[in-house]
Amino acid sequence: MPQLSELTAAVAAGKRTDTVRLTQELLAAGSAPQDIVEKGLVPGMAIVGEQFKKNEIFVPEMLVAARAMKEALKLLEPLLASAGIKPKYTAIIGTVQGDLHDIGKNLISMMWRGANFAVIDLGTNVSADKYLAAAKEHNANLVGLSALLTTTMPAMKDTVRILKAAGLSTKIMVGGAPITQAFADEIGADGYAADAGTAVDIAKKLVGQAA
Ligand code: B1M
Repeated sequence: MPQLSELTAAVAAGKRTDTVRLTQELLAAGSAPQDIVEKGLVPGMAIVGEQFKKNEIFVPEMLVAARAMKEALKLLEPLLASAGIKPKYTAIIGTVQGDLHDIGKNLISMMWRGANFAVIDLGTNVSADKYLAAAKEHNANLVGLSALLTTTMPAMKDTVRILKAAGLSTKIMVGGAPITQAFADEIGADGYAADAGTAVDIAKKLVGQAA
């Protein structure tokens, strides 16, 4: 039977075929699907996040690793669902109104999934009302707003204001190329991350999960 650490290494290296094969072998040998996710796949994506933060790898390597994890999750998700096992935390993510850039947002979404968050991706050009409706519908622990244009920073500010005014317990995290910690503080967001690796650490912190 393979070790979970072999699976972790395969994901971190973005080896899709090995990741799927090892997942199948672990399942066949009786490993619990939840252990495969939490002790095999998630630590692999954590390694990727750390390497990305340190500029040891770049967007393409990260995408390859995320795709390897996604393939393995396709095998595991039906088993987890039938056992009634769901991720503990739910996050909503989207790019703010007026903004169509989605590459960074998609990366954050993948990394959050890699950290075992349930992620509802609202896409791009998302109005404040849509974020609010989704946060209520899914009882979200976290809402993530991405903006790439200086001209859509006001939409981010409005969205934070509207979400805060609704009095939800949901935490709000912001990011994107023109966004800074100072801007996040100014608009009252609960967290800011400059990159996808840090976005996982901050998300865990905001929902109260030890990083
Ligand atoms: Co656009 N664009 N673009 N564009 N585009 C920029 C952003 C720009 C800086 C280019 C430039 O002029 N040098 C400029 C903005 C200038 C400004 O606002 N000051 C610009 C412009 C002007 C425009 C248009 C207005 C151009 C036009 O039509 N005249 C137009 C706007 C359309 C619209 O949105 N309404 C436009 C359109 C496009 C394309 C459609 C062609 C395409 C987008 C394709 C897509 O996303 N599907 C595009 C692209 C690709 C870019 C650049 C080249 C690359 C953006 C990108 O994907 N980066 C960009 C220039 C640049 O950044 N070098 C540019 C890679 C990605 C991984 O990084 O998104 O920053 P990024 O995400 C990072 C972090 O920011 C962070 O983590 C990610 C990973 O580390 N992060 C978060 C992101 N979201 C986060 C959320 C978090 C936390 C962290 O928490 C929730």
